[in-house]
Amino acid sequence: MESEQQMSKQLREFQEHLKKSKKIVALVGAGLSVSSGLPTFRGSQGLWKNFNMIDLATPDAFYIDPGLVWQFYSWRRVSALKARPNRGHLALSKLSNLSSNRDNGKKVDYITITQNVDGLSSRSNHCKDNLYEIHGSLFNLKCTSFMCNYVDRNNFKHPLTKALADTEDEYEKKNRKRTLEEIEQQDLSISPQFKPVVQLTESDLPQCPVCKDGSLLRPGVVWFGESLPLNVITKIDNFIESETPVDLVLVIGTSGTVYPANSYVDRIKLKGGKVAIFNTDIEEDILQGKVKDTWGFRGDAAELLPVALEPLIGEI
Ligand code: BJW
Repeated sequence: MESEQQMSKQLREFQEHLKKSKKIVALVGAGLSVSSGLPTFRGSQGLWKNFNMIDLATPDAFYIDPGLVWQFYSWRRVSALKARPNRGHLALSKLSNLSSNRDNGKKVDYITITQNVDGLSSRSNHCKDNLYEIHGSLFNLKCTSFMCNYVDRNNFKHPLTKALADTEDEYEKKNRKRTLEEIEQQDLSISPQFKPVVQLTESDLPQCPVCKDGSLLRPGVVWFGESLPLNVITKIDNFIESETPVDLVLVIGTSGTVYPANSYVDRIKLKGGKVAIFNTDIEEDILQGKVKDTWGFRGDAAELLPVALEPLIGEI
């Protein structure tokens, strides 16, 4: 285990570099939302009703059993709405607002690239102009028909259909969009994790209101094998590849196993940027300062980020 001394040496060096950094990227993964009560994908947390979450996040899974996949995403939507942004989200939100508020003397060019679809960064008062949700959002719905480009954004309704309500732990009688506050106040004491999966037919699931043939709606997230939103990827590419190189990339709560998110770190490093990792699981070599231009902080990102970023963002 890293010694206190090693940790504070890393923190001192990191903060020196942070204070000098003019251009910063944060790459965020599921670990950031753990202390808000949401599970990660991989490892022991990545199970839903005995299904591997990764196996459900694929076009094939939806094609084979849309009812199963919709039950999974219905649970994810409720869990995310019940969760609140934590101090790690707030720290990044403060960093994001440094770049939009240039009167405070701290000029930082900054973007958050989040792989999370839970909406917690957006709900933490993060500046909207520099937040990129590259894997989409649980609260966007889109039509499955190639011929239709219907998208319903920021849909916080629960349940989306009566049948999906029956698979969850509560049933909203009024079929209307509800406010975030209403959803946060509801009693969710019985976890739907423990209710069995039920067999649903397509008519039980959300349907496109535009398509005449009643095509299914699907969650507006990016599954394996699918392209990421091109406009978002282009903006990130422009930020990373512009003439001024990125000084620092914060790699927060991600296993770094998924492309293209994981490629950003190497691209930034290649252009001279330094790396700071915030994760509960970090290689020993990094913790011991043996990996060039890389700092590692082991622990809960929600606790580590406010401390590490304090020289720029002040106290939270
Ligand atoms: C803490 C903590 C705490 C815990 N504090 N830390 C071969 C065949 C087919 C495709 C490919 C292939 N090779 C490469 C590909 C491309 C593929 C890919 O990368 N596959 C790899 C798995 C091999 N990528 C894609 O398909 C992407 N599209 C694409 O590339 O298009 C072009 C293309 C197409 C086809 C072929 C080739 C190119 C799309 C990727 C979409 C990923 N989608 C998901 C689901 C999103 C919707 C949803 O949420 O349901 O995104 S999968 C899942 O993984 C989700 C996550 O955003 C993503 C990353 O996971 P993350 O966030 O890193 O979570 P974990 O669980 O992995 O890690 C958590 C970390 O937190 C751990 O390190 C913990 O230690 C840590 N932690 N508590 C701090 N308190």
